Amino acid sequence: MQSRRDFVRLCTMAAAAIGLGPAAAEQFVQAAEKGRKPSVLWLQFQECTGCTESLLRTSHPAIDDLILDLISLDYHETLFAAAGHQAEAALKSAMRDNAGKYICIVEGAIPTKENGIYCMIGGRTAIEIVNDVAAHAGAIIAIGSCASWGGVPSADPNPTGASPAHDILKGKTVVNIPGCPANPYNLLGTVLQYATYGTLPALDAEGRPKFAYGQTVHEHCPRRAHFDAGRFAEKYGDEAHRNGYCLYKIGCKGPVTYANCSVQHFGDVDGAWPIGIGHPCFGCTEKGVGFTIPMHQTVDIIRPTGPSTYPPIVQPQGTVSPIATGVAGLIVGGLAGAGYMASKKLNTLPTDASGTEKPEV
Ligand code: FSX
Ligand code: SF4
Ligand code: F3S
Repeated sequence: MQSRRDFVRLCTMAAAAIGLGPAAAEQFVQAAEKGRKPSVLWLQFQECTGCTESLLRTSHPAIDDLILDLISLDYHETLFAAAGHQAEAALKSAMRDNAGKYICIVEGAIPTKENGIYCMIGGRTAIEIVNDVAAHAGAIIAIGSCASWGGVPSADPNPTGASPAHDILKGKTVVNIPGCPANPYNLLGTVLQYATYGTLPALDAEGRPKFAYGQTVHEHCPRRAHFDAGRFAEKYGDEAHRNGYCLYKIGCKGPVTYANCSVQHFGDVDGAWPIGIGHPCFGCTEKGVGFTIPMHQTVDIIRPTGPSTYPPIVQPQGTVSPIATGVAGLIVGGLAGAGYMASKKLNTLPTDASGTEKPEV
């Protein structure tokens, strides 16, 4: 039995993930206390179940119970005691009982080659199942990189034609929450916003909620000061690596990867995210980066932006105080200097015959 305090804390984190304050968290709590839990039908296709694991197997044992107090997981193959015909019947009755209101969550890619025969459940292809369940849903969410853009199963040469949910469900709004696994708070926040307000978050061109994917990992990375100052780990375990320096030279994809993992850690553990434990970001949320660009290959820094922790340079009111002007001048100078410093250091990287930078690992 968990305390109300823990429950409120979880709701506050879910609300904060989507940029809402304590008032929204309180509404989530009240809705749950009145038993108004959104019905969630969770489909699993080509994936590793990591998204489910990261949502429900938190290191803080209380959290999984609390999550099940917030949402009604009416169909979930991994968690179901039922199997076979019983599970199929449960899916049908959950669809009937909550038609037009339930949230369809898709985990995993959908194979399209050979008419979809590479993933069949209960005699139906994943294509048939996702079309059927999504047709009667109130909202559709693709959880994880596999469902959002193909992820691992779509890696070259993609033998099964693994495709994202939105390619199958053309014409429907699919909220993509990529990540391998996806961050559970981004999912919970989206689900609770839909359940409480009947709305979905604003999405970017890739269908990702802007609240979570509006900035690159690089923009709010705690190692960013080291990047700006040109302090890089050259290989795993060297002194710079042990000192927590920037991981760019050992292949960090943070500069081209949009995600909020540096501020929403995993498993309810502070510091539990790739860069937090000393590994470069490999671009898991980003189509064309994760599972595509080799792990330790460096990416081009196209347009370095200042870390989000710097104060804004532009004054929204139209008047700029002399103090702010002074600060702005310092920041512009600092950024230019930092960009110069980083490019100066980066220019010392060895290159291969094609001119591509090669990390020394
Ligand atoms: Fe796994 Fe989810 Fe990766 Fe995919 O995550 S953690 S392979 S994104 O669909 O289960
Ligand atoms: Fe952080 Fe990677 Fe950017 Fe370095 S390159 S500051 S480790 S995101
Ligand atoms: Fe993924 Fe990079 Fe975040 S690998 S979890 S986007 S730090």
